[in-house]
Amino acid sequence: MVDYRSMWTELDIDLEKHDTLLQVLPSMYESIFLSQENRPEAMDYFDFVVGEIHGLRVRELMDHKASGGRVVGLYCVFVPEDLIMAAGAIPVGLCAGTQFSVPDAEQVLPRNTCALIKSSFGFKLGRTCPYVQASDFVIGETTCDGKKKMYELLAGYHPTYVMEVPQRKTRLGRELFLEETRGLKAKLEAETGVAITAERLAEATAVVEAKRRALQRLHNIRKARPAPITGLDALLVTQISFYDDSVRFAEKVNALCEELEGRTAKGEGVAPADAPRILVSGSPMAVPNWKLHRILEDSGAAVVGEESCTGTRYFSYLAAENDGSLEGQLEVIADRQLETHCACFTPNDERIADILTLARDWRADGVVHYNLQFCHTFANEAVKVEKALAEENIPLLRIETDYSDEDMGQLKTRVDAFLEMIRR
Ligand code: BJ8
Repeated sequence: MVDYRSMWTELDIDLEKHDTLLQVLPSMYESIFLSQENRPEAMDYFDFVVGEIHGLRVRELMDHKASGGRVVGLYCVFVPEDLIMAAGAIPVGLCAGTQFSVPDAEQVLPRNTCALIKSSFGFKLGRTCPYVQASDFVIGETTCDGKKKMYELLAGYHPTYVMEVPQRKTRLGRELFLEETRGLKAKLEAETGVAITAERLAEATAVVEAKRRALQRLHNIRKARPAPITGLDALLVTQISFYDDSVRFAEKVNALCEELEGRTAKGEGVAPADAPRILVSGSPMAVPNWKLHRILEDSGAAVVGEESCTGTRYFSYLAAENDGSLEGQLEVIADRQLETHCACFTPNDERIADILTLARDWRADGVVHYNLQFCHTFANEAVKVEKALAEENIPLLRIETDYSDEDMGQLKTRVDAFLEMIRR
């Protein structure tokens, strides 16, 4: 067993608090993931990555920094990872999905703030996340109000740069975001001392999009009946995509897909063919937020897709063909990012269309709309989602929750009733 304590000390981690966090993870992981039956063998790699979540991957980041590279933290899929990689830096996702860091955040942020914001902010305040500690700077974005105001406070604790994301996908909105993308390029060049050339950017985009294609492949395999992989495992893979090495990750996801394609060819799966198929849609589920998937699958459902930023909203979009010039690439990258159908946009009817398409093509028997408490954008949009699904006679369950375990029993009762209604 490698001892990472000196690395964590170097990162100014609060070791005592951090020990408490690491003590709970293995047993939690074992009971949620390792206890699943008939798991694909290729999940071994992802289990290993989780086992080393604060170890080996952080070591890789530190080695990169020691050789002169930079590490840049992100909180939203609007920020283009390829631009960061083209500057020789490594992007890491910092959105957090645990109640552990929420009490620290509540010392500063209002309690009625969404759990994703509190958990992420709390990790910085409590000095318990090696990824934020390893980040030379973090990039925020003007998406929801809670996040953008949190970044103002975060700037008091960590170097923070904020990208402006428009609220509407109009011509002016697109021009603004392209200008912001150019601004981020200049910021990255200034921070890293590396000039982002057309060649470097094309190479980085190829890496990022190979990762997205691998995730798309996995997502498409989940159309099969019986479900070839649990929703929990598929969600875990997407969560890991935000911090693992992109090239290695894509290889491992493709290996997993090969195994799953073999299973589907033989008609094998992880759930009975008649298990209720559920599409989950809504707020992102940052690692280690596995709460809803766990309840659904423990109750006998097969989660077949996530319309989420830890799902289709992350990997569905690819850059359009372009002339290969630096400016041409920046334009299609800005457009690609802006494609994201986040509820922070108004209107955001494309997301409703996505949900209907996913429900139909992935043969979902029902949709669970997942809303983090105090996430007003998704909560309001749920009204339109409900109407659109009702018109198509697709059952919907609206869930509003946070990261605590307090409502597990109540959620389970509601999920059971929903699945029972689907089975009838
Ligand atoms: S593109 S969903 S990752 S902003 S859940 S913090 S919206 S109050 S995370 Fe998001 Fe980018 Fe949009 Fe995706 Fe606010 Fe809602 Fe919290 Fe959220």
